[in-house]
Amino acid sequence: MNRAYIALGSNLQEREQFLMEAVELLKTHSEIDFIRSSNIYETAPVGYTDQNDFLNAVIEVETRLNPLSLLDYCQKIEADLGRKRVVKWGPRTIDLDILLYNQENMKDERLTIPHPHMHERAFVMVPLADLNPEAYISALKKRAEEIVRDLPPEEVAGVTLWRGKIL
Ligand code: PH2
Ligand code: MG
Ligand code: MG
Repeated sequence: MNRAYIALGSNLQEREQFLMEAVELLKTHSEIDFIRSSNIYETAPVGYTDQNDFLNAVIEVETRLNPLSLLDYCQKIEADLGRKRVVKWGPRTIDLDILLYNQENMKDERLTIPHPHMHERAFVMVPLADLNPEAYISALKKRAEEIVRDLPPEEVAGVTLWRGKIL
């Protein structure tokens, strides 16, 4: 069995609903076992800042799918949930990013693992460190909690606990 960590994000109306529906869809797959989730965090938008605050969380799964098949299924969930109430050019209803897959390092045109920007993003690293402070990012030779400790405090301050585990 393979262990993967997946980041979830949503910044449209009913953000928590999108997180919950994404997790439900992951659970329906016969080759994916949901293990646990982080708490849910409300986070200031990073990058394009003229948009609503996000809800972000990280989940841990066990899966028999290889990384690219897991990516296919994550993208299918994004399409299925996005299609429902898409605002053209608007923020995305749900984003699923594969962060880690066992301790593997891979670079494919569709997928890089570990996620190449995860260590820079407090909205990913704070939930991951909450879920598993020991999660080891081999490419950086650091554990999740060490990476959070080294992030700029003002970025960590943009990530606040929104709700406990509802996923
Ligand atoms: N996702 C992005 C861009 N910016 N900012 C926050 N706070 N949370 C996100 O999930 C996020 C973002 C693109 O995927
Ligand atoms: Mg993303
Ligand atoms: Mg994405």
